[in-house]
Amino acid sequence: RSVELDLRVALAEQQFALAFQPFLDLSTNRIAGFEALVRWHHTVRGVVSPAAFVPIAEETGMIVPLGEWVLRRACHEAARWPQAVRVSVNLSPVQFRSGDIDATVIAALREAKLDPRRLELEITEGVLLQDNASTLAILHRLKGLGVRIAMDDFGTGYSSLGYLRAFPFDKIKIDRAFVADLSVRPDALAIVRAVTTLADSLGMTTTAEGVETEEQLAHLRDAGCTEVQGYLVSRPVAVEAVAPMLVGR
Ligand code: G
Ligand code: G
Ligand code: MN
Ligand code: NA
Repeated sequence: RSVELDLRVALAEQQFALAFQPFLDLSTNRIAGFEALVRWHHTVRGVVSPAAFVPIAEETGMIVPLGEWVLRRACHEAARWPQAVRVSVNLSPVQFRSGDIDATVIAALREAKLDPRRLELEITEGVLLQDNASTLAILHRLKGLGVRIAMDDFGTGYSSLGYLRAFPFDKIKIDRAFVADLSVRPDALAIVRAVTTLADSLGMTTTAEGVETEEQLAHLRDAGCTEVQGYLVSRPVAVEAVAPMLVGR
């Protein structure tokens, strides 16, 4: 059986689930939101990482219905959380090429009755590589609704600085490769400082990804990073674990 068919069946049979990983705001020490991360609970293979199936879902176009499912689920869950924190959803470049991603986002928000300001969309440079005019128009339309737009995995692609100028992102996510190197390579610290300074002057916030140690956290605080995300704060958790993390904080 083809993986495409497998994905199709998985979507129909509700084998997908969302995990949620918090962002910690360094100025308040409170959880500022959660990133929704899709998981495939395969009947035979167990939990399959998106790293293994998102590329195939992109090649086959299955990422369009799957991505729509993720958006709807994420908005639906967030609307029920005991605090009005943000929910971040990863969007694939393929979802932009499908043409009606903005309508899909608007429908998901409306259906969940979620304040658009609580939704953040994480996009990679790949989104801006394609047909700029229409992509930028879509991003501006979404931003006009109050939806936040974040640049994911910043620093891993090329021409990153040009992309920052092409669109007014609300936030830059500093790729975990730089965070991992913080304790071992002085140049990683220099890069993180440069990115936070740049973001600051462009009116954008920063989230450092993949923070695993107190030492990395100390460097990031010192560099003026807005938020951190990573195993040090919390691994991605099941949906039931979100509300308890928000209660009493
Ligand atoms: O959660 P995990 O580390 O397994 O994620 C691996 C990769 O899959 C990350 O790059 C992440 O951005 C991506 N990913 C996770 N969930 C989604 C999703 O819902 N849509 C898309 N397009 N990518 C996702
Ligand atoms: O590309 P994106 O940033 O969306 O990827 C998110 C992925 O990063 C998730 O699959 C998650 O499992 C993984 N991740 C989250 N925190 C950490 C961390 O502290 N260390 C490492 N190595 N991976 C992490
Ligand atoms: Mn992401
Ligand atoms: Na990322």
